[in-house]
Amino acid sequence: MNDMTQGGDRLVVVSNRLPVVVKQVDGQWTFIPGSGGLVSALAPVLRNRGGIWIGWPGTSDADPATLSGLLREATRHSGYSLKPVALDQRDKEDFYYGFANEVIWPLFHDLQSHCNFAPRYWDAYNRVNRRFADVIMQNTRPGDFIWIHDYHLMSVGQELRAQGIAARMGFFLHIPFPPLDIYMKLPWRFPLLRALLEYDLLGFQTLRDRRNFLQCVRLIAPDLSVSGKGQVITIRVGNRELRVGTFPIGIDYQEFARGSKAEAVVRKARELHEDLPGRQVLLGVDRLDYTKGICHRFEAFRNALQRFPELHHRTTLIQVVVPSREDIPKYNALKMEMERLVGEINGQFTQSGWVPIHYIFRSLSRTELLAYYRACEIALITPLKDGMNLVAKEFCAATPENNSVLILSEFAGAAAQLQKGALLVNPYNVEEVAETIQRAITMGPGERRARMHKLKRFVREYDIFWWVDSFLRAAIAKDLSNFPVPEEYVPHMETISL
Ligand code: ADQ
Repeated sequence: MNDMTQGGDRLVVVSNRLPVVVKQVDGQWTFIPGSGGLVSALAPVLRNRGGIWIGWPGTSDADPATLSGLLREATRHSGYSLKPVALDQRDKEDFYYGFANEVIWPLFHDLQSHCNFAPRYWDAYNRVNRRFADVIMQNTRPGDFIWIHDYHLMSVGQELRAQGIAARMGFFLHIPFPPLDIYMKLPWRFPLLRALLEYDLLGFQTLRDRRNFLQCVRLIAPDLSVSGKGQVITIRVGNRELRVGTFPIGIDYQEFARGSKAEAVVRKARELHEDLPGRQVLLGVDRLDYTKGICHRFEAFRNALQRFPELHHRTTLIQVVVPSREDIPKYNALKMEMERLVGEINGQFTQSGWVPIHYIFRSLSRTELLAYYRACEIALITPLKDGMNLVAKEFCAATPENNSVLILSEFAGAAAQLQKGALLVNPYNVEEVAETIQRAITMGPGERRARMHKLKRFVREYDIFWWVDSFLRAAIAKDLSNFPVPEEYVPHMETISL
């Protein structure tokens, strides 16, 4: 039995990266779990549903037999299969680092001065999107639902339509959609918008993003009629209907809440606290990225230490930065700037027995990440702009209720949902962020408990399963229960053969 002969409709998830990264360690090919928001969000959804995940495995060098063996091994117990899309070195440079991460990523985060609009990047984007479409066509059948993710793959739907796809297809944008004036700077603004109109359902994180998209549609394609209101609205495109909705992504709340109470996590959290006696610990956890506002955050912390000397010895900022996209010059420059600032601030304020900033530049294990969420009283999450920001939600799920505070940028997508419990700040306003740090540190247990109670309720109610269900209902009038977990998961034959 293989994917094409099993009965039932399947969920086919398509993203740039697969949820595992294949790499060579000491001359041996192996795989490690992928990191980042998309993988954390989707892995629990697809687990044990017998669906397919299509994406790039993170290497161009492994031979096909080794690669497919490793991908089968990686999903041996996960209950879905992985199909690789091959990217060569030129694709990596011009599609991934180029169009995706030097054009769309900065532009869609309102940082057009960081963009490099090299014409060859657009050709590479279309070439690679077509290749993804080819792999999808080879691995799907009409009843499947094809769910394409994120800014790397916006044109895949158009390629599939051109190849006569019969299955329905939805697209979810994990990052923000920019305001009209910024979108209009894109040299390929017309064809890209046209490509997005080819899906059956388009999903955005927030009303802000959907409003921006609709303003672009109204200007660029004024002949299209937009109707309806509420979570999902409709655009008539020829004889088709395109539905456009807002679906704020959530997390697997129960998994984080349970995981944070595991013995190893509690022990590690206690150790972290014992190393910092009598301190209120602020925590930042981010991928290395200029959109996450890490340098502005350090400046705000410096400002707080300058203006509120009573914080000295009483507070420490632990900043975890997970390595990401270091081959792009802007990211490398950011790393150097962060390290310079940490050195400067620690040099300025450190006293015997107290170092103000603990800076960690590496990927943490799940246990360590949960232990940091549990041990730190105050999360300081101040992106300059962010589609959602899952770290904010994970912190709420994993932290004890009676003792924690969330400081959150008003420009994170999560701010719309979490505004009642979090302390919202403008990350560009270092004085305001400094005052909010001071306010969080001096906040009493009653207010902390009331705020965190609201936050937890929201994150629990609108979790990742709610998100998937609301997207699937809008797309195909089904929810996750229509893609049931088999009572006993039977591995595919190719999995058994390993
Ligand atoms: P990201 O920009 O990657 O996601 P975010 O939403 O904060 O940002 O997700 C980061 C994820 O990485 C979290 O789930 C976190 O647990 C995980 N992580 C953190 N440290 C880790 C570590 N050391 N090792 C492994 N994983 C680690 C993009 C958008 C966001 C949007 C998400 C989901 O930029 O705005 O919220 O997609 O839609």
